[in-house]
Amino acid sequence: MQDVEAIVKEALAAFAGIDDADRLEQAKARYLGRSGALTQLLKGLSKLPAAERPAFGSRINVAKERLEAALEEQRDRIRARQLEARLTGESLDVTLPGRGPATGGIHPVTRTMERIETLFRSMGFEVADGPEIETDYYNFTALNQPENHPARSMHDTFYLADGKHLLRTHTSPIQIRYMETHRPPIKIIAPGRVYRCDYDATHSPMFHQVEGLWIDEHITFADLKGVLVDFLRRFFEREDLRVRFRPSFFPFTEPSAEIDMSFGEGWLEMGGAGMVHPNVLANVGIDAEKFQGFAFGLGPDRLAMLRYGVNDLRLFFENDLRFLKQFN
Ligand code: 2NL
Repeated sequence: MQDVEAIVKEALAAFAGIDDADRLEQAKARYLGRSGALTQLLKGLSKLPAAERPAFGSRINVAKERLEAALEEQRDRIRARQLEARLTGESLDVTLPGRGPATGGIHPVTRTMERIETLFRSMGFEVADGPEIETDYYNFTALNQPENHPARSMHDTFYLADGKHLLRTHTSPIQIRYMETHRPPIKIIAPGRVYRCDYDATHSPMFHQVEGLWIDEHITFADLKGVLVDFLRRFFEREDLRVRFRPSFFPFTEPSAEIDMSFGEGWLEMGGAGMVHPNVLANVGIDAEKFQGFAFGLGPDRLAMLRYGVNDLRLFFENDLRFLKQFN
């Protein structure tokens, strides 16, 4: 049978090495439980001579009290350690700055469209709108585009499966629709998305266009030059910017011109323009003997590339945030 002091020493060492509440209670049972080491000693008390019993009994009781006290201390230690672990695990740094809402930004092409609209509005133009899915009539026929014109081919134009509709290839249909429902004076721009079967560094199957139209009794090519030169100089904030009109051909204007602007040593093509063809006016019921005017078409994607120094058009439409974030 073990000696009291040896049991106490062993029990104290066992308790001190335990950091789990359940295992501590199991250890307690091994020493103080019904069949625990100290309890066994107490049961042997009756075998001792009567004179030795009180002293031995009290030694066992003192030992029990020491173990109970040590257990209580170890329970406190385990509880404190658990609390500490929980507090570090759940710690909240209230001084950290908030993440804030993720803010969106305006796409560079949208910014450019808005800038174009603002400048033309300041010159008295209204902004008109219309459908992106059009009929052959509004996209081609009304614009004096002959039946066999190459632009009408499946190779250049997206046709819908119904055989009746197509994706507009320019924003001219907006102006045709506007002229059907309004009488001169007409002074509008028609900005929007347009579609063509084309894809490389300078062509996207979806791109943007801004067309303009001014019809009244005495509108001339001189007014066209004035409006476009003024617009380009204000858009690029360059008073010394030069604009050149190069003879060209469009079915819907006569005469027609390509619009070039000075760029460093050379010239850049910015769009096309001309006096609205009398056949187009006749198609919308406007008397070409009484009214005349000009129309033009500009590429806002091109204007945005030049203004922001972007060399690949496709970047605008891939919507990679690393690219788009640079403009906000
Ligand atoms: C270009 C050329 C142009 C027009 C668009 C037009 C519209 C009507 C009547 C007559 Cl309703 N013309 N639009 C005229 C000339 C040129 O665009 O290179 N655009 C980027």
